[in-house]
Amino acid sequence: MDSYRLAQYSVQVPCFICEGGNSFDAEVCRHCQAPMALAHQANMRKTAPQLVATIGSADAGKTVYLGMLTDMLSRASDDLQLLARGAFSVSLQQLTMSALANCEFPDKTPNEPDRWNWIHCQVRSAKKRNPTELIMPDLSGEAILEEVDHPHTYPVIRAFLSKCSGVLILVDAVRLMEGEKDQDFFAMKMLTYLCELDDDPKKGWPSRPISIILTKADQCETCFDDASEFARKHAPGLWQHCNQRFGKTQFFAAGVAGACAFQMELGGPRQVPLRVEPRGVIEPFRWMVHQIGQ
Ligand SMILES: Nc1nc2c(ncn2[C@@H]2O[C@H](COP(=O)(O)OP(=O)(O)O)[C@@H](O)[C@H]2O)c(=O)[nH]1
Ligand SMILES: [Mg+2]
Ligand SMILES: [Zn+2]
Repeated sequence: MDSYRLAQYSVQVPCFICEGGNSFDAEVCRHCQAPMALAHQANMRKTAPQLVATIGSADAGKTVYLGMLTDMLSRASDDLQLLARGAFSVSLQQLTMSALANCEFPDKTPNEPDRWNWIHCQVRSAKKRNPTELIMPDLSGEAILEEVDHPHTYPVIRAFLSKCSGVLILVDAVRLMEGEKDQDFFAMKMLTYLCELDDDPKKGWPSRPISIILTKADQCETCFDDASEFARKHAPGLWQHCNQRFGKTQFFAAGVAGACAFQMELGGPRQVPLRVEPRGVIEPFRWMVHQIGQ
């Protein structure tokens, strides 16, 4: 019995994200801390899942967006449908939707990679015969910035972004409109980092789909009228980068709340959603699924 178990330990299972070897019963990869469930599930299927990243600064709205998107698609009668693979893939949806149901936004995403929520899912589209298998983690904005500023501090982010088929970049539209330059700089840094990972004109980031989502558009209506024009005006650096260096980019506006209020708390005022009224949530994702399916 013992020798049988030892034999099992000698077989290394490669991590799906960084390809480092792990023992068969490891829960998270010992090299990059991505969940090993991704590798076990991918091994069970014929087609390898594609990776899609959602990146943006801390507070840009990544957690709310991804939680809402998965919730809408998992019960939608829309032309897109999402089926979660593995119970862990439902956690982000659950955490976001239970916060919103209590008129709160979800808590800040922890910086430790072993505490991030990952979604492995199958996406079916009415327009396509074959479903798409996708892996999408909810990364922490601070960890992304740390990796961009000091490459190799977060190996999981580096390995993941190198393998991604496409990326959703979330930019806070309210902060852009208020003239905060950081949102523009952060997005430009992200694009530069992606090009440094792989700038091959045919296979690298210059030719992979990039969807730029202006978030919290419920708080600034003009975004919905023309997202690209809004970006050109308020995030000129990002807009120009997209047009000059990347072949497949598209701007979108999205908002999850219908109205918000500020609640006074010990740490300062905290924004709470009074109504949940998602707009523009599915469109950027539909575009992405279409692009990576080609
Ligand atoms: N008005 C509005 N506020 C939002 C929306 N999404 C997020 N927020 C606000 O932005 C904060 C950060 O959102 P979160 O998704 O946690 O950002 P993350 O750090 O990028 O994951 C929330 O606590 C809300 O205050 C939205 O769709 N509309
Ligand atoms: Mg988050
Ligand atoms: Zn790994």
